[in-house]
Amino acid sequence: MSITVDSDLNAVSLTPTPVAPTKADDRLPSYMEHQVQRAGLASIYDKVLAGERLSHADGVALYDTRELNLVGAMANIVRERKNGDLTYFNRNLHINYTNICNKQCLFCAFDRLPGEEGGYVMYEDEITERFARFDGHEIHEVHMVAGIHPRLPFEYYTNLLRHVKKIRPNIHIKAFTMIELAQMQRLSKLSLEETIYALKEAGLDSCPGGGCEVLSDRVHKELFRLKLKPEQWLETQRTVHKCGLKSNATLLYGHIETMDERVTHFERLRELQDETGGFQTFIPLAFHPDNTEISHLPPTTGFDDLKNIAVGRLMLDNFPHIKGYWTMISPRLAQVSLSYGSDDMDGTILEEKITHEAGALTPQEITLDYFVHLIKEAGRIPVERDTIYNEIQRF
Ligand code: V47
Repeated sequence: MSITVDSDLNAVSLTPTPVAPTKADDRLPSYMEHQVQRAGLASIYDKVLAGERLSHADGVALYDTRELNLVGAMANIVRERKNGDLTYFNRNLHINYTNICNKQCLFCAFDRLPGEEGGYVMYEDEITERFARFDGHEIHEVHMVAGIHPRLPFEYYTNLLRHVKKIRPNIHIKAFTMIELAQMQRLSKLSLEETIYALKEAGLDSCPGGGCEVLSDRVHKELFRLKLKPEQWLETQRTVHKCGLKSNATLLYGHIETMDERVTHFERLRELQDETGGFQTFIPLAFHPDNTEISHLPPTTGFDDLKNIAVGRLMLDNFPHIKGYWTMISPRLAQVSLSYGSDDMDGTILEEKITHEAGALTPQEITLDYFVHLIKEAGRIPVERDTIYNEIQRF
């Protein structure tokens, strides 16, 4: 359903949400079709037009080509078929409840070892205070992720969920990456299913996509060897979906991974999605090197940021949504990415720590009016959504 609003933003009527419009003919203009031919991308273009699945070799070819605009234009075909001009965002708040972590991932600037200066844990008072700062703000989602603190008991997590729901009973709690769930399972001494059901009962509504980094044994060994292995990450996601929770998936790109590994990552996500249908959105995460153990690496480029969104859109044919995450790639590039395959700009995000500790210069928050401006200027239709893509209002 969509809520029509008058000029004072009062809801005045409810209308059914139309299915995303599809175009009768979504071929590229003929001059671009010539360019596609010349660039050696014709067989991929034919598959895109026919709605056929792209192969591993296709994915690698899309990364190999310098023809960013052609890859983006093909991704835009898929974006418009799936979502028309609709472009989603939500009003959300990030809470990183602890930065204490024993996993020592080389790409992370946010973590502190147990006992290290600067470590913190947020208990009920800090959570209450955090929300109090946003009294009067409409917030539909809280995104809670954190480090793996070795000494917090299972009750800490269930209390955290209950406390958030006590403060904001209607908020959607999107929380806990797969490694956090694995840690909670160890603590709870229950099966993973039982642990997830206990968390659901305490208020967990869905899971975010962070923490899978790159689904590659090589990269796992080099950068995040103490976290879940790719197979274990996928198995945990499978269980999350089996327990009836939706989730997202990410790819941390722009460090030591190869293009081949990126494509394999997409294939593994796509395979799991065929099986469960539980993923909603893919979010490419641009590596930020400052204050990390691999700070000698350069930050990502606009070219690669857009390329990843476009290749993600083309390879993940069974994912409903692709996010241009403005906190990592800037609101300006996230706006441009709306023509390169993305249909979602994430949320207003009142304070983010993980990327900002690693050098992000983006703001901590953007307003609803600015979202609407960015999206409309790009020729799309702004839609405020809840976490599971129910429409709240359309502008
Ligand atoms: O889990 C850590 C990654 C993630 C760095 O699901 C880094 O809707 C870049 O997952 N440079 C957190 N990335 C962000 C995240 C996310 C964000 C927005 C929406 C959703 C969603 C998920 O960021 C971490 C990790 O994978 N990360 N360090 C870094 N230096």
